[in-house]
Amino acid sequence: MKDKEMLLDGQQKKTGVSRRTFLKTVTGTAAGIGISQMFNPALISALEKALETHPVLWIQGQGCSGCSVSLLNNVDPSIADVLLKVISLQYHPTVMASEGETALENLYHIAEKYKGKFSLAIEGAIPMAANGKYCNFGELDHKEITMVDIAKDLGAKAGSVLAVGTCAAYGGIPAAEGNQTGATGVMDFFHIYHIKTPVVNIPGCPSHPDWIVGSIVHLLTKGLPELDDDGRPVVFFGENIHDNCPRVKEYDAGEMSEKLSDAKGCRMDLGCKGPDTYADCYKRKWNSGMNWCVDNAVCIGCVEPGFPDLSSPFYEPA
Ligand code: FSX
Ligand code: SF4
Ligand code: SF4
Repeated sequence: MKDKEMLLDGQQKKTGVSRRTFLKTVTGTAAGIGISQMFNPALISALEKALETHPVLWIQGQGCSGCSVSLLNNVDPSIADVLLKVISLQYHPTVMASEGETALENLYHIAEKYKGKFSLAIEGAIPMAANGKYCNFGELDHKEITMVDIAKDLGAKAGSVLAVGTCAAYGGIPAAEGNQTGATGVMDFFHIYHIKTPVVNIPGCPSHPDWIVGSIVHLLTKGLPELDDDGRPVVFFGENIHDNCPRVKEYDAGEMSEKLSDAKGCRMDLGCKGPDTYADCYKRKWNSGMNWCVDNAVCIGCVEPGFPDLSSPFYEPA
């Protein structure tokens, strides 16, 4: 653990991008300002250096791939730029060309070569029931490799782990009531197996592309970001949705929406969970800054531990 922290600290000293510039870059204070702002030359050159020694590997367990789709949906910069210049993902089941044993061998090879240095992004929960047989990751030498095997092995070898999406962070939908597969979030899984690798939770169902890319960039250029009690970067998850909602004035005045198609009014009576939710969606917005949940529906608290059970039923008041 100490070595890993030192490694990240060492990385931090090499970059030449101040914390202030970085935070200004990733925080974005108006709609539509997001990761495209990261494309300043100093940051790109810092990233290029960092990625030579600290590749990112992305594995998927029990999820819907929604977090990958969210990342791939990015318009500006294009996902090609994100993958090549910002993240340089060396393994990602959805976007890489190789498959089968070759891909798996390559994954183990990179993990061994960059042991203690690479970042492991985990998408989806880890199903622990039935010896992990609910999620078969692949096969090597005629031996089945489960998500449990891979998360244990690569999790312990990684320099840091990013739990991408609420399923990976806290169990999410697979761990909801009726959980038959023993679906478990990464931190709980690591606790069970005494794996000490630092974990950054990037929840959201799905997670916002800016949160994913921003957290990876922080890790690579500045080391571990400041985390809240639920293991999330404060820079993205430090603000309460309700306190900052554009409709909070209407809430204060008791002007409530009665139906989802109402253009105005607070959505609390329609089931909005904004008061219990911490994320910057109200200013970052979604779909490249087009809109966000409260514009068209309600906040269902998708970034919180206990989602979806604690937010259910979605369209009824808490
Ligand atoms: Fe879960 Fe994600 Fe929701 Fe889906 O990482 S966070 S179900 S959007 O894809 O797994
Ligand atoms: Fe709060 Fe939701 Fe109402 Fe916005 S719409 S003020 S987040 S309850
Ligand atoms: Fe999740 Fe709420 Fe943000 Fe929508 S507004 S993405 S439900 S945290």
